[in-house]
Amino acid sequence: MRTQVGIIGAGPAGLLLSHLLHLRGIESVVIETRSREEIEATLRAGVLEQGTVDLLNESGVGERMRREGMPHEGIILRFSGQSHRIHLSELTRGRSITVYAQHEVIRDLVKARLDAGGQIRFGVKDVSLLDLDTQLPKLRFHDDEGAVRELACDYIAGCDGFHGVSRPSIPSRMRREYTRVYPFGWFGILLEAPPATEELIYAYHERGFALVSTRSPEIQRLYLQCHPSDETGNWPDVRIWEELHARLAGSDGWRLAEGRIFQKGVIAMRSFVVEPMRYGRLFLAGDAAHIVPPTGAKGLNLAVADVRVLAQALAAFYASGRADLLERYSETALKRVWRAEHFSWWMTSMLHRFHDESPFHHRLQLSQLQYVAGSRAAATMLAENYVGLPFEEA
Ligand code: RFL
Ligand code: PHB
Repeated sequence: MRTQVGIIGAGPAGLLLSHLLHLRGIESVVIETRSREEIEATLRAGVLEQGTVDLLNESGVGERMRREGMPHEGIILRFSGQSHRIHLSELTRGRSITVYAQHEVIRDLVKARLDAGGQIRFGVKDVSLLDLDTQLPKLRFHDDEGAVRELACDYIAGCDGFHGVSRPSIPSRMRREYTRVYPFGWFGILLEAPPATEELIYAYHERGFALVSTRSPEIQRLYLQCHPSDETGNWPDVRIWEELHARLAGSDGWRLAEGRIFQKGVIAMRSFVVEPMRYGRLFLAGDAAHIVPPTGAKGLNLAVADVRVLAQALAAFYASGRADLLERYSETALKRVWRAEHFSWWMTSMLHRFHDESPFHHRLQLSQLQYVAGSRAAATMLAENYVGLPFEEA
């Protein structure tokens, strides 16, 4: 088998890259270890930056998002029992975010690819990357019937997430990795209830962080800071509600509405970057190259920004033989990656309790929150990072 771009992983990065390449007349094959049903049912991100929304719209896959997605013009910071609104659009000349679940984006992209005759090979196994430093790199894998397949490509895009095979296929002497693991995780739930708030609430409390998000007029998404090795068995519904009410309590009368909890899970928190995001003819994109803690809502958006740059670079190569954009891919992508790494680390540090924290540290966090809530300059810094900085041209 032969294709122009071999793509490993049918997450947001791999699927959107395949779609953007198709729009520019470039052929690709996506290989994915899981089934279509599994990837379309995995619950993850919810917040799309303005630039992500614009790109999905411009590339013709935004129709359902425009109908079902929920635009938000602000977020709430809640601490010391009070809510403080950050008016995102006013601080960023009209930019905003849209709440639309990641698995809905996945469903829209899979449909667009398959409707256009695109190839996505689900249920593959034992993927390996060969000859990356030659002109004809290859992907070898077992297809869903167990047959060994080899796909020869001009280029390979490693979009297989943090635990994929692409990054470890780069010789360790050719890559440098930066990591920070946080001493806490998030306990996430889904519940049946109408929205308790019109905008997302990020709450800092002495008992730990809490986040009130949403999925639809009927389904809500809530998170609370927990121990990194916590288990769902430790969290009966009564304890979840007790903790959420305590962390979100205030003197302003607002109260969280309860509902039937139908999903629980624990999420680890880490920051990670590999440099460079390229080796020979392999390009890494999305979680395969970097991870952010979810507090800044940046992971999916960064994956989108990476493949936007990569699609442009590949398009320039196929249109006119120009390789300079491909040469600069890693440098261009990493600039945005490190900005998002800093923002996500900053939001995480400001909003969580650290177990070794002194009363001094707690006071500093409160002072920082007061400053962000009260200063237009500080709030603008949060807002422009949260809605997403404009894309840089490659
Ligand atoms: P993905 O989504 O992990 O997709 C990788 C795909 O590759 C497949 N795969 C392989 N395929 C072939 N061969 C192999 N050897 C393979 N190994 C793996 C996997 O099965 C999978 O289908 O990576 P991608 O495309 O880079 O996308 C990244 C995003 O999924 C991730 O950054 C976000 O979900 C992060 N995130 C958020 N990002 C946002 O922008 N806004 C948010 O509001 C937001 N909230 C979140 C989040 C992540 C969370 N979790 C669960 C970590 C909230 C949570 C709770
Ligand atoms: C979500 O709705 O899943 C969500 C929202 C905001 C975040 C992270 C996750 O910062």
